[in-house]
Amino acid sequence: MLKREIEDGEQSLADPAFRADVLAGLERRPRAIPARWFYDRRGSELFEAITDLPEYYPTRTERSILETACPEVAEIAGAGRAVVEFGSGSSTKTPILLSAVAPSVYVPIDISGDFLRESSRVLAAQFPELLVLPFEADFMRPLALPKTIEDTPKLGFFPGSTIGNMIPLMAVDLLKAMRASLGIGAMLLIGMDRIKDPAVLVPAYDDAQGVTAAFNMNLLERINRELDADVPIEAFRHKAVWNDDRARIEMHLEAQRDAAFTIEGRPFDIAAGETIHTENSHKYGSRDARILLRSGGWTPIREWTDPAGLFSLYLAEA
Ligand code: AVI
Repeated sequence: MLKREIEDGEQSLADPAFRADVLAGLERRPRAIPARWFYDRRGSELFEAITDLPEYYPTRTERSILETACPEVAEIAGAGRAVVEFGSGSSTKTPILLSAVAPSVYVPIDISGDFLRESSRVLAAQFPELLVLPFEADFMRPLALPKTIEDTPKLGFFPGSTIGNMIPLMAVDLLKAMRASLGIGAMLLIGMDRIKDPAVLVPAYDDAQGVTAAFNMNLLERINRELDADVPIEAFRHKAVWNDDRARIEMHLEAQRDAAFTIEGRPFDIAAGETIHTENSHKYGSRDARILLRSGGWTPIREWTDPAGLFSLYLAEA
């Protein structure tokens, strides 16, 4: 459909950054495409489905930790803070924090404006006393938050172990940017998935129903949908591996046979067994997490975990 529109002389609707990342990522060795491109509409729906899978423990585990931790967070952080959530998406965890902390202002930050406006509407209806100030921005860089909350101390919220999708160097840069954005006297509540038995980790990223496989494969489908491309989808399979050296789950798309295709007129040849690296999900033990936080300019002051020690929530101060 899209290709037809392009052939009919319409401008391409594809994001130029997507095109550039796909072409550069497939030309380099090892081949890799950044995980941020998973999240088109279909990818976001599949991710929501992942969070309900029996094998995918992080979402429900973090939610249960938040139920216990948030009243304590409210006590430590004190009254009168503005809550600033990074990458708010359609988070179901936010109401747990907002109910406990009862802030006067909530600033959800997300790069996707549509998603942001929708989830802001839902939250504003749920918390009628709360001033919701949605902020459409890329939070990887320091941000100038709304002037109205300039003098209000902030409580940053970054759940979901999304920090784990960055290599440690990037994670440290992000933590520094958050510190700069949140300003003097800020606190940060952040979720991180812990290192555990690969027999638990791998199925969480390669579930029996194949939802994570569909999430990974959707990237190839998106390339065919949005770019002028003919990637033979059936030639690839989803692969999730635990990289113990780097303490991370890696997702790849592995060619099952030699495959030749073109994207935007450029030819690609991928040999059987070669992979396209699509995601890293780093896991952090308690000490690793504390070192990471300190490297990013934050002093950890409290850690909560679940009884099985699957996931941790950290409260840190600037
Ligand atoms: C968004 N992020 C924290 C998820 C994770 O667990 O790394 C993304 C994901 N990829 C496959 N399953 C879930």
